[in-house]
Amino acid sequence: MFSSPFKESIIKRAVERGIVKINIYDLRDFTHDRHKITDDYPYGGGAGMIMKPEPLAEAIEEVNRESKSRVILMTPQGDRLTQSRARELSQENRITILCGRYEGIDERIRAHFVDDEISIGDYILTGGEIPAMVLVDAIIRLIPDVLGDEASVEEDSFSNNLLEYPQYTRPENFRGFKVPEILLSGNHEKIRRWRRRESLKRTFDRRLDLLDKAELTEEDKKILEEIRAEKIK
Ligand code: 9D3
Repeated sequence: MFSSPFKESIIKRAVERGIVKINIYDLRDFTHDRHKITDDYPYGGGAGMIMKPEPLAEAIEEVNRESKSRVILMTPQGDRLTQSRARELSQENRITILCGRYEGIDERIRAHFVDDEISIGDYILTGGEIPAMVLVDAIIRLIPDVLGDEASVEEDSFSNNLLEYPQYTRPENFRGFKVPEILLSGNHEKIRRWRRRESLKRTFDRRLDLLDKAELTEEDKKILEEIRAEKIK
């Protein structure tokens, strides 16, 4: 399940260049019974199965035998993953990510072996594996030298809390839908202002929550007043 997403170009290149190393472990390798059982019934009854503590503890201990690393549990009950959390985790030398199947893991693992609990959003998935891949992807692209210059990290949405402006490429006329005239003008100052306005307009229309967090210049505030005025009339 993990191998093909990590063979995707950017992550693959980072691994090949030795900037990152990804190790994948199978919990069943940390069981001692013939059937390699990793789950059991919940004490107190109820539906679903719980991941047994021993294989999780032994896996964490084995993986962190030579040097400790932050242990992150992917769980619907975790802190919501944000760009700033990804940025913070990208500073760590090494992290261990646990992803659960079944209804959850034994509480004693969460309490005594886990440092951080992370969710990728308020919707229910079938397991923590895809969230773990999302986290890995979000972190790896922030590690210095992983991205080329072509995709500047600093200019990203969520770094500045504004949504991106609309982008166009050739042809100039696609099925009668034209590229905005200003982008063909060659007037770089006008283009810069148009893009800023479009970013602000989009964020105002779609993500007022982000706009509250954005650092706005006096020019931005003036543009936003104009956008508000246009909406009212
Ligand atoms: C019956 C209660 N369910 C919790 C809402 C149990 C449950 C459902 C699905 C427990 C785990 C899962 C699998 N999901 C994850 O492990 C998971 C997840 C997710 O489902 N959404 C967003 N982020 C994450 S991080 C791990």
